[in-house]
Amino acid sequence: MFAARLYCILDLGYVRPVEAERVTAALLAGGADLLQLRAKNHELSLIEGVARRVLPLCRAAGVPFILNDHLALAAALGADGVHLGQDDGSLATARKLTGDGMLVGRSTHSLAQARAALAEGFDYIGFGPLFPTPTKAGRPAIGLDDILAMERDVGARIPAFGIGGIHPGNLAQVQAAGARRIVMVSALLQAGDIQAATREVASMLKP
Ligand code: TZP
Ligand code: MG
Repeated sequence: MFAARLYCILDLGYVRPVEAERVTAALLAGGADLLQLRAKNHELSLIEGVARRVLPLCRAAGVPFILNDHLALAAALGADGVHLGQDDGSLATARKLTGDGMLVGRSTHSLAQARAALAEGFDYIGFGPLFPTPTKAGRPAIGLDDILAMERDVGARIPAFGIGGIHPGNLAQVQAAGARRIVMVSALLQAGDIQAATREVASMLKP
């Protein structure tokens, strides 16, 4: 099981494409363990261009580069992984394109979905949104109550990342509820000093 604690997302809802390399470099220097490119409502050609610019930065840092949603592009780019939502198809379908060498992650929104993702064979999961978040507007928060059971049943077997509305001010509460790994998006991307904010969060997560 890979040891990642802090999963960062370069979300083009918050970052202009021209800023992609600068922001990625800051996240990596701050201690991101995984980096995902997430781009809702953007042209595939733009996503490919950004991916081709940030992938070498991740490689140089030894940090896996994960592409959200776009399975065929992820495989064509030689990304380290792809992230799939509940409506993005089965793992078996994804594996036809990724082979066994790429990480395939799944978004989950309940304990039942987390258990199902483990049973299906996903490499890691996201679990949330724990709190309401503008990054995924309209998706109801699931709260913290199921984190312990999820960590016991799923997180003990594959990396499981709490996600959604987590920021430096509530991270201790999320950890107290049982989470060991998290994704943080807007709180880092909107920080005045992204590298310093990432470093602070990473230092709270690492043993
Ligand atoms: N999936 C569940 S919540 C979420 C995603 C992509 C958004 C997390 O972003 P933030 O800004 O850290 O709440
Ligand atoms: Mg998706």
